[in-house]
Amino acid sequence: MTRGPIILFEGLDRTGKSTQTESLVDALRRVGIGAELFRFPNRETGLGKMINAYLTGGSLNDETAHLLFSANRWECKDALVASSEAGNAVVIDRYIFSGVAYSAAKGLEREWCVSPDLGLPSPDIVIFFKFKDTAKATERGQYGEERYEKVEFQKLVRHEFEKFEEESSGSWNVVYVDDKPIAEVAEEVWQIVGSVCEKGIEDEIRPFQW
Ligand code: FDM
Ligand code: MG
Repeated sequence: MTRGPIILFEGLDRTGKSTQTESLVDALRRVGIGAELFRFPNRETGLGKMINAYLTGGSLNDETAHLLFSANRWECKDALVASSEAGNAVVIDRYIFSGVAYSAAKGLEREWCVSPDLGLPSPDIVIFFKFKDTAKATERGQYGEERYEKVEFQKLVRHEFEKFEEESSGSWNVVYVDDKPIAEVAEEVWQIVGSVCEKGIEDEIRPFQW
């Protein structure tokens, strides 16, 4: 059975993940390829509402927040698997690596952070949006409104993301977004995913391991 690829976009705040994931889904649909967007945190669910309250000023200890974000992925697992198996390209805006990177940047142990996500559906393709210059993010709109949008903290998160990038031994697709027009980034993304989305994936969905 051929299924749709699971395509994950990761990166720091304000790198353009939401813009690009939405535009990719539109572009795929325009050429007749089924596509569905999942974004994490999914703030629509009951758990997602708790996460939203936390991100906009509520208080939770770091472990509890971490487990909520993970549970928010688990509660969407069946829908995500079903969408891929129905043939859709499943486009994800943040997932496991954001979960670990933000919590590890707060000082939680990395291995502890990964463990609740083990077994979630693995992405087939990871696209990592990066600024060469982290401070660039502050020049982009709305920066600074939510809990983690501080330059010093973003540097720590970036370092955590880069550990995963290194461990991927080149399988992560890095896209530098500094000063690039939206259309140029979209074109780079299309080069990475276009043909896989047309062909689909033969292998079964793998459980995430680390
Ligand atoms: N975030 C996101 C986490 O801390 N853990 C997670 O598991 C996920 C998915 O939530 F600062 C953080 C990252 C970001 C914040 O995300 C809200 P969006 O993409 O800005 O909605
Ligand atoms: Mg944000």
